[in-house]
Amino acid sequence: MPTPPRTRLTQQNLGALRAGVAVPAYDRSTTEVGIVHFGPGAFHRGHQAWYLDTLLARDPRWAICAAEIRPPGLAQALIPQDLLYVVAELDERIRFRVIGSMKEYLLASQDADRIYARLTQPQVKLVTLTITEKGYCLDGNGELDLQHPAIAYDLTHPTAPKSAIGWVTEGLARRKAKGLAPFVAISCDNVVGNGHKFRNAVLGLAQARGDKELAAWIAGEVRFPCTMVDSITPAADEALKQKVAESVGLYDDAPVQRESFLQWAIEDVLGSDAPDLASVGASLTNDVEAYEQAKIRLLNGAHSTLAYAGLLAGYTSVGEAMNDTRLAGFVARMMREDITPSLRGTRGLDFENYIGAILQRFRNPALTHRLYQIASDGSQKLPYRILGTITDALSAGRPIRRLAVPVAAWMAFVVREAKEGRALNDPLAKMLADVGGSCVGKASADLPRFLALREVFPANLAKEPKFNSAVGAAYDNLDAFLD
Ligand code: CS2
Repeated sequence: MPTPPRTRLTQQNLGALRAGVAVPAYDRSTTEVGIVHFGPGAFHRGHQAWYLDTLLARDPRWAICAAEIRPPGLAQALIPQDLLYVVAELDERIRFRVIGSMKEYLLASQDADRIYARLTQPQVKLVTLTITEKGYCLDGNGELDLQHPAIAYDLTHPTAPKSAIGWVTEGLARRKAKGLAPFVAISCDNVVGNGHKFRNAVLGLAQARGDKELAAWIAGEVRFPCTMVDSITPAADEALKQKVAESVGLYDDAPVQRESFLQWAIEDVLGSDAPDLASVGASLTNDVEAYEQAKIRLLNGAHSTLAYAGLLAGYTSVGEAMNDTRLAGFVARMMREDITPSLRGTRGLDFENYIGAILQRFRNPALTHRLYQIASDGSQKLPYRILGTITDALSAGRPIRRLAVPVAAWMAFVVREAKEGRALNDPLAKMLADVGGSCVGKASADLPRFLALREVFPANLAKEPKFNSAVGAAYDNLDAFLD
């Protein structure tokens, strides 16, 4: 492989970029921070930060202060680049764009005062999160888990929190103490009813802190819109860094790769002094939850099914799994015949077209989306992506034979990883390793061990006989169920 250019992407070197590489269409020195974002990972940088990069060309008030809670993050990669990075759109069309909407990058571990200063500035109108499902510290019923180690810590260290929920709660407390109107708190994660869950978590923490007045103020004054976010964003690797460097002519140590498809639906409660996100392609709607439910159950439910069944079959990427016509056919039938009936739908949402588009996106040959990435955090993803659909199907008397397959495949995956000595990337990794390690590959012995995990399986579902028998049958003979 040719040696990629080593001249770094920086504000000063933008002029050295190859022709055709898009750059910020505004003077970054004149932008102001209007948004604090917790969790500046790849998805945020390829999605929300992209929208705002477009908006900043017409409204300089909406630069992002990125707040990193979970080290090691991207400070060492981004700060030497003046917080610039490349988004590589790898799809039918290959495009490279330098994003400049990130204006500040702060670490919770050492910049707490600066983060609080931002959170209590009147011009900061939005606080947004991409912290993944596990970041909300919720229990199996979607409520704040006060026993969660980070929440337990935040209750005794309210001004030096470990969780994003703790930071937002303390940020609101300080904003209230200064007599300021609250910021709008926006979850940008794949959590069904993400705005409600976010609100319940922050409210729950304020109440657990014993601050009734703060809790009442949050309940009455703070908006937590629900959102749906979507763009397939495989993790970056050294090959991407090389590809980007060769394509743009400068070295970027923190590029983002994603498909061209980009969607952001936001509950239309942002208010008049919020950024005009509709003007840059976001959808402000009063029925975001229908879009959110469809996306998480169809796209993410299919993704998790491909991940576990695909990994067990020896595949490593979504593309490989989709090339298995039997597996791809099974997933398509599950989407059309088992997930779609559970969806409420809304005007303008055509399920057949939506499913067809998702399957086409999964087949994008320009992106390699690793199944292990999707398989991560299964204990947190399964409830939103699969178990909700199963619960609805059982209530409606619909069959769950196919829907049981991703559950059984996740269990079999956990067992295989435990037996082969690979640690799971999951907040419950230790617990799952113990469960998986004690399993014998028979549903009669193994299922009770998994279904006892209240963090994943609500009690009423765990004891439901139809659920037990469907998952057990699939667990004992997974291959026979892929029809
Ligand atoms: C994926 C999602 O990693 C995963 O769990 O299912 O990140 C998926 O790529 C996005 O939700 C697509 O919008």
